[in-house]
Amino acid sequence: MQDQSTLPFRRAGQTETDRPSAAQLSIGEYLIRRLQDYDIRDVFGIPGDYVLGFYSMLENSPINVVGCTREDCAGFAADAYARVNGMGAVCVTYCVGGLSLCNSVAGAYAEKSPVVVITGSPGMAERFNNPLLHHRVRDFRTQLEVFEKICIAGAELSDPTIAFREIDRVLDAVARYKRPGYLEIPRDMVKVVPGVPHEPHQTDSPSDPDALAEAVAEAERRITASRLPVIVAGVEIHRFGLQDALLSLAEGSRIPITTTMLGKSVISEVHPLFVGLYEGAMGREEVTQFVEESDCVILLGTFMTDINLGIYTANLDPGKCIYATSEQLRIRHHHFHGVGLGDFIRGLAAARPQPPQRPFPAPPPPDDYRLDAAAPCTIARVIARLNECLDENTIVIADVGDALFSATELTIRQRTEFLSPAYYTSMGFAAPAAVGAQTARRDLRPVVIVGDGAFQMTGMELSTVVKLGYNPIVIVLDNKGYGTERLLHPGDFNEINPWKYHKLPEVLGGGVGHEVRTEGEFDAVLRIAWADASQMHIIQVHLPLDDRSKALDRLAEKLSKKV
Ligand SMILES: Cc1ncc(C[n+]2csc(CCOP(=O)(O)OP(=O)(O)O)c2C)c(N)n1
Ligand SMILES: [Mg+2]
Repeated sequence: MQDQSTLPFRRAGQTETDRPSAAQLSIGEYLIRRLQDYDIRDVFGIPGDYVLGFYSMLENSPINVVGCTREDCAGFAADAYARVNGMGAVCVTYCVGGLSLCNSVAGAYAEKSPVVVITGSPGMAERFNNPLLHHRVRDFRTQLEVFEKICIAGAELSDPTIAFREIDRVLDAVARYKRPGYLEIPRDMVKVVPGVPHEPHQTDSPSDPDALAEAVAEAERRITASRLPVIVAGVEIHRFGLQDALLSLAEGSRIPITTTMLGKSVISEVHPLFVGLYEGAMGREEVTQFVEESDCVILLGTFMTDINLGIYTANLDPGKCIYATSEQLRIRHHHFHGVGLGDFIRGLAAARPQPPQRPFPAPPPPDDYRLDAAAPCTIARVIARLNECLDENTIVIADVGDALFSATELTIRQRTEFLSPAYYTSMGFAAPAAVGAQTARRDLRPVVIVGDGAFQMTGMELSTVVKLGYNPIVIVLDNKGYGTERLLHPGDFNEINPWKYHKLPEVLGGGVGHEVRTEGEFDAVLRIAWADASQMHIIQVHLPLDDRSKALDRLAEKLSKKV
């Protein structure tokens, strides 16, 4: 066995000084070391000949490789891992793997999830005379150019003299902007040792102190002079780890908090200052009214997406808003540059504005769920029953469709406990995301809520769940088709081939399947699944074809006027 202290990677118990200097490392080894620096302990993907050299290097490193069934699924898994862990990575082969990853990476870009995409490619020495090597599309740079459009930064590590700097630059951008980055290693570069002295580089971009002081002072004045301030917290609060700063501001000034759908669960939904989800006309009327009648709406880390705002039905006057994200800061119509989101929230919390207090809307009536054992299951009742058993050990992952809309009614008790593609809305996210989330946090049990249509896209990724011995509870909402789209535009194209989802454990070689039609059956099966944490449970819930949640009803009404 190799002497541990001479290995290029950090192993448990080793310190920074135990590691050889970067000048002794190959390009592949340096990349692995830097992934470790960002606390990436697991990488998702599928190998192929252009990336095999790097794959075996990964296999021999402390980083765990999680093999998935498809590259797009590996992308969703890495995205979920990044959301839970702070940063994630996916490693695939050239074009056939990489191009299949595009949709998941595009989603990670749109929803600000820091995923590092690593791919192999033909060796530089193989490219002379422009040969037609397998997997190639147009030219050798096609894949790189595609990913440049959907990543915050990208590099082809073809020049050893700058490869380490390029790795640093891309990883730094991923960590800083919370968007995916792309690193392509031609296969003959993996073991090349550049041999140049190099210190890992991480940029720090402090706020401009004058701009920060002026912005905080103006915001503090606005909040203190307001009658009805409210915070709308968005997804960036979670991505940048600003939950404590946000709570310190809200608690110090007693300002009530709402969150957006994409930002659902950035703070505990049982916090006394939590008012509910703000979703424009799609949301609960009391919350919508509470926010829209405010004379000082403090939007923190919130993206004004159509879904977040109930399809452009939010009625927020910029003249009454303080709008701070990692990309911009606007206080009414004044724009500030060079002020970081975290510095702004911390500065404002320290300034402790003291606005007048006002009563909050009453939270939704407490669990009034009374089992009606013989009643056929409906989505609203399934969600209400599920709400009774969520605890701090569960992480809810909702797919697109009524799974997502109805899940907005769930009460998320802690942070990071709700994952969904609530802006990019790509179907097929949830099952692979369970693999990613549970790889990041083995102590959390995923509860996957997924429509039958979305499940048919990526549900077979549960094979990886079985392989790894994970234990999610997967609830398949079976309305025999694309229910959301039936509402918008009826047609045969919304009908899908009905599967026996509860039989899948037999195919996959693990887990337990259940099929339920009534509330009594769902209740009984949920108890069994909850009590058995040793394995996966798939619950196929038969629903009436025209069943839908209230949120979907409201959304459909708005959307149908547009499509
Ligand atoms: C990858 C992808 N393809 C198509 C769509 C468009 N789309 C949005 S909802 C939906 C139907 C979802 O069906 P299902 O998963 O069964 O959920 P339901 O609407 O029935 O609750 C479709 C096709 C999408 N959002 N993502
Ligand atoms: Mg459906």
